[in-house]
Amino acid sequence: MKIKILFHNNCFDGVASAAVFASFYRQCIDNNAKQEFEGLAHKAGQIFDEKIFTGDENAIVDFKYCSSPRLTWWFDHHQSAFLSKEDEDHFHQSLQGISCGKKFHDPTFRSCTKYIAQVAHEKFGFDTSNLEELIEWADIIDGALYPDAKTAVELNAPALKLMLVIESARDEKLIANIIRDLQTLSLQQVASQGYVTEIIDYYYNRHLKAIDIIKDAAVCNGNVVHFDVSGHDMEGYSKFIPYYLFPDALYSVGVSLSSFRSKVSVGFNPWAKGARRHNLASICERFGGGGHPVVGAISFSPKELEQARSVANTIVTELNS
Ligand SMILES: [Mn+2]
Repeated sequence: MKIKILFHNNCFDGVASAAVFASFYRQCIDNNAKQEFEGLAHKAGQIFDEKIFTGDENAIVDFKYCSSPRLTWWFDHHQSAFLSKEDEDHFHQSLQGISCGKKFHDPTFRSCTKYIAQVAHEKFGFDTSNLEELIEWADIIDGALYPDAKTAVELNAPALKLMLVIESARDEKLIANIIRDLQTLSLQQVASQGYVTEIIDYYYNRHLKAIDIIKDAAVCNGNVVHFDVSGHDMEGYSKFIPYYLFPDALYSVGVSLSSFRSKVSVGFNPWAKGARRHNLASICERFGGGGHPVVGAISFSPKELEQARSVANTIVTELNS
């Protein structure tokens, strides 16, 4: 018996969701099932390849819905949870959707981690007591509940050091080790594991470089910090850097490029002195992307960089209107 757990890759909440789900599954569903993990990333024109569902049971956490009958568990808290109207109808109407009692969607939760913990506790009697610290930090990180941009960017707490590694590392085995250890160790202990400490300086220096690159590239256009870092290897920079550098900006719009996508990232400054008057998930959905009301993104193929730039310009204008 094998349970395959698919999660939002390179995202603290995605990784924490995988750890909480794995722990829940072992405690409440099947103590002996072999657990396997695979991270999922948003891509342009995404459709699920059924080949990823290699388990006897397959779960997706903190990532989009899939109508495949091979998917047996699903938890998500994104506003943009469905790739199509058909998928949304499938979730609401099919016997394999919401009514199977193992697929859950609630965009009012700040983190998918907390959502899984709460549903698993209420519906399956899951004891979350040794995961409280992880659940709380996932909520702080995904909800951007930091006191200020300095805390979010200077990364002193163990959870934030782990966040840096999780967001930066392109190493499946490392992420799987973190998911394993988050289930039994404190965040301080996980952040002190040799496989984390040996790479953290590298990623921290990269983070400092990202701050410099964004500082050089960014221009403030009305309410919006706008930057294009597609000339640099910047997949996985901290989305709070723009507000650390430009505390008065209301929004940020960034263009980046990696081997598998060009990307427009849109965010609202969590420490803004003004109110948010735009739903960023809805704006991104119009261009084929998605996210939450306060943070969204649109993925293009690497070849569509010009299109990404032009969409970014359009969004900057809209956010200033
Ligand atoms: Mn999440």
